[in-house]
Amino acid sequence: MHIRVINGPNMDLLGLRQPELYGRETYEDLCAMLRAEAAALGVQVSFFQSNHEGALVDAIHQAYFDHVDGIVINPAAYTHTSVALLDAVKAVGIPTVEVHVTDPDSREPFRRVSYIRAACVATIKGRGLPGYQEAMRLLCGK
Ligand code: DHK
Repeated sequence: MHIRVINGPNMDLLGLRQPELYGRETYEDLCAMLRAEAAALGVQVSFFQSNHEGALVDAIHQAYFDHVDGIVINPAAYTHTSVALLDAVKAVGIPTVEVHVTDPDSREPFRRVSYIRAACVATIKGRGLPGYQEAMRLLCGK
């Protein structure tokens, strides 16, 4: 089983961006944590991060061509704006879990809309970085 973890804009600045909301751990810390989780689950994991919507669409397509079995995606701000990401997940038909570090529903009203949610098997929000581990376990049926 191969899981791809895709992160959207500003997630490369984890640790620096609003640490009171997103914590002090970096994007590299997140990847290390998820590599360890993958080893414990006995699955392969790979990562992609971009600040560009089209690059994220391409990454979802690439997951199909790479025979990825499950996607964990935090589209970050594009959650609330991107029909293109919703369509990409629908197009590839790969089981996908939406993750948010914070709980967008308890923040500004404009964060309450998630376009991608309609194409996802589950949403995990407000659990901090461990939410990504939870998403991986869910995709593995554990
Ligand atoms: C990350 C972002 O960058 C925001 O734009 C979302 C999400 C919330 C998160 O909680 O991981 O609104």
